[in-house]
Amino acid sequence: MKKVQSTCNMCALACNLDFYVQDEKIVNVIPTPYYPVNKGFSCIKGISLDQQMSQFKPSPLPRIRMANGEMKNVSWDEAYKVVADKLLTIKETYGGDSIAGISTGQIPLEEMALFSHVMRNFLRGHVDGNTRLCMATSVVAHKQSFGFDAPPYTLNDFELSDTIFLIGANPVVTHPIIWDRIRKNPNKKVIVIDPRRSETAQNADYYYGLNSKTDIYLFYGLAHILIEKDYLDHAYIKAHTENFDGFKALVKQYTPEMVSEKTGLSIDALYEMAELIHTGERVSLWWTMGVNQGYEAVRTAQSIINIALMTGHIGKPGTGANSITGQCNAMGSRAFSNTAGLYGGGDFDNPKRRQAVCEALQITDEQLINKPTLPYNAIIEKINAGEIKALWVLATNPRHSWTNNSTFAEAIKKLELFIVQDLFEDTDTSNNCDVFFPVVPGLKKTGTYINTERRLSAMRPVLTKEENERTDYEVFLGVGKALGMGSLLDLWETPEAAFELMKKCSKGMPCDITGVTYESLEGTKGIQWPFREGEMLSEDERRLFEDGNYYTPSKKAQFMFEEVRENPLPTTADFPYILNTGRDTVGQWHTQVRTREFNVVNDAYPEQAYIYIHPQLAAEKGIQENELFEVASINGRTSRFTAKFTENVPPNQLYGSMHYIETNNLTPSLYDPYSKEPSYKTTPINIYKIVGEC
Ligand SMILES: Nc1nc2c(c(=O)[nH]1)N[C@H]1C(S)=C(S)[C@@H](COP(=O)(O)OP(=O)(O)OC[C@H]3O[C@@H](n4cnc5c(=O)[nH]c(N)nc54)[C@H](O)[C@@H]3O)O[C@H]1N2
Ligand SMILES: Nc1nc2c(c(=O)[nH]1)N[C@H]1C(S)=C(S)[C@@H](COP(=O)(O)OP(=O)(O)OC[C@H]3O[C@@H](n4cnc5c(=O)[nH]c(N)nc54)[C@H](O)[C@@H]3O)O[C@H]1N2
Ligand code: SF4
Ligand SMILES: [Mo]
Repeated sequence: MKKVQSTCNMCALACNLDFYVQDEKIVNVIPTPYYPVNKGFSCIKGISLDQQMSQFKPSPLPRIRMANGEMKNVSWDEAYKVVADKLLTIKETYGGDSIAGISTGQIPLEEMALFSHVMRNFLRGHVDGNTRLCMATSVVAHKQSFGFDAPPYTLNDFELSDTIFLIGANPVVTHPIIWDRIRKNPNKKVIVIDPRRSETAQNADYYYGLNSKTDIYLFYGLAHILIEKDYLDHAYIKAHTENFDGFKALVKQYTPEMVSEKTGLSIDALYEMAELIHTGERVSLWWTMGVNQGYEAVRTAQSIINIALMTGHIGKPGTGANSITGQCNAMGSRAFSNTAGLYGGGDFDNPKRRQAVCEALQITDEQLINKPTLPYNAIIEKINAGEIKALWVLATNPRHSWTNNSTFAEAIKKLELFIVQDLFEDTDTSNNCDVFFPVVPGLKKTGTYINTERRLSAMRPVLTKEENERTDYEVFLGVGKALGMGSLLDLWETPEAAFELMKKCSKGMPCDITGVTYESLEGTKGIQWPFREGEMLSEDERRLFEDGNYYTPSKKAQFMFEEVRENPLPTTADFPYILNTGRDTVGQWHTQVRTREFNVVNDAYPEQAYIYIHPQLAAEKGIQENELFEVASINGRTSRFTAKFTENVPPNQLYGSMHYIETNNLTPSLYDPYSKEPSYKTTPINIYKIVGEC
């Protein structure tokens, strides 16, 4: 029997699993005992990975839509040629700006890098990812505050912290390994901030149920109290930060009275929280989508960072202002996808960085794309406006997951070329494409993942590819060659070769990985960046900013802040309730196309979309438990859900799970101004009992 250690390609932990294989069948999956992330544990999704592609598996040949509307199997070479010819014609007719890709945080970084080499460097198009829906806010917040997109922590900080703030994060459901590590910490207080009494809130020591999207008021208000009581680390502020005085002046007006009114929390609760921060010796503040997905998300994330900076709770064991990522390789996409920034980081207009990347890739300056991608929302808007003509969707399911998702359905009708590359041909997105590229799942691929604590780990083939099966990497190479990229692909022949290129691009950057080799990732504990050539690892876990130096030109962290802006989409008399959305259970993954194959998960959920509603509101509307009712959104659309009663949502809010396509039918086209991340978590809605239908 052979054992292959590989990486779970779902959530941001990127746990390692040992797959035991006999006669090309996985006979056992055991979470890798010594892997420092999951230490012999995993969630149901990881240990069910042996069932991936056991059902719904498409034929391995690509498909092209015929004039009669039917899809026809063609050879790979034919498909590459058809796609390449069409892309070149579109580029010639309308220019590179008319070509776009929507990528993902769920494939190896080598594949992301090559996809953008073809799409951006060669075709001069745009590529954004589903990471825009997820981590864009943290990226911008980190860049502005720390000088680089760098989550500073190591997962061990969950076990070392005595005061753990979880803000808009529900790890009991979404990051079970994190919750496991919190539980192992004997000395902690867990404080949860969430408008909904989430599964994590139910297990917390302190729960503060604030009004939706008022976190920024809360943290400005806490800063006000910390200043008033002089609960500050003056030495840290002076030595390692800038702009504190400006911040101090701003938060003066965020008095406990005003903040209490905005957040709905009592003044006592605010003082209680400030005391928790002050008395904690190792205070850590963690956030996820409850913060990132909002119309004022970047400044909210920074209001959390500011608390850590002013109290000196950063760069030490058990501390930090820490964004938890979502997908297994969100960090890979952030640093190595050539989309919003250059390979290895840095801006497209930075001549020094351009030169370094060009040297690494052995290309000329003209051959390296010269501007950041259009963000996701602009790509969809420009398709709808008829300016973008070709779209290549890679390992994401936007017809379901995009906000106000019928705008995506409308957009794809206008395309001249719509390619979907996925494991399954029956997703809500792939159903509608012109060209379908079926690819093998992670179980048959090679590449590198970077998890939430910046740890690189190896994906290695557990099973062998069958006849005609292709990896994502091979498809990009095939299309690239058919496009005539020629010698531009010479250094990209294998994932390992691409990794070597990315290493070179990272040289001297905060995410320097020049010391990492494929060999050093195989069957090991993985390696966190930075890890430079010649360095030795003395510990399994490392955090950033231990010396107080940041990546800004002055080496000082920046206090970033702004007057709180009005909610651009408040509730109204017609839409008086709020729709909150997010994950529902450990077993369900996003649009459910992958977890539907895990019978133990799938059997537990109905096909009909459901939504959580407080029994008091349901009673007011005469809606019974499990009854189908209608939700109308301020975006002009309606969806139907069955009612699930819970007192864990406030009476004026409903909680819809993102696992059903009906939910994003209702979410608005509203974004944070800096990160362009959608505001998924607060949509004004109304609800109606269905009458007169039988
Ligand atoms: N089982 C499972 N695990 C997953 C995923 C999955 O689909 N299924 N997806 C992965 C991915 S990609 C991601 S990004 C992560 C997401 O991980 P999380 O962010 O933990 O998950 P969510 O359920 O989106 O949102 C977290 C919480 O934010 C709260 N919230 C809503 N509005 C506000 C607000 O205004 N303020 C505050 N403080 N809180 C608010 C919601 O009530 C919810 O409880 O999960 C990852 N893990
Ligand atoms: N209302 C609401 N909407 C949300 C959110 C929310 O909190 N609320 N969260 C947002 C967030 S944070 C995220 S990350 C997105 C996630 O949204 P999506 O990315 O759309 O969700 P997934 O179901 O993970 O889709 C991944 C697709 O990739 C395919 N796939 C898996 N592995 C591979 C591979 O190796 N190669 C290829 N080519 N395909 C592969 C799968 O079959 C699947 O079709 O949803 C966002 N939408
Ligand atoms: S989904 Fe996340 S927690 Fe579960 S096994 Fe995979 S990486 Fe680990
Ligand atoms: Mo995400």
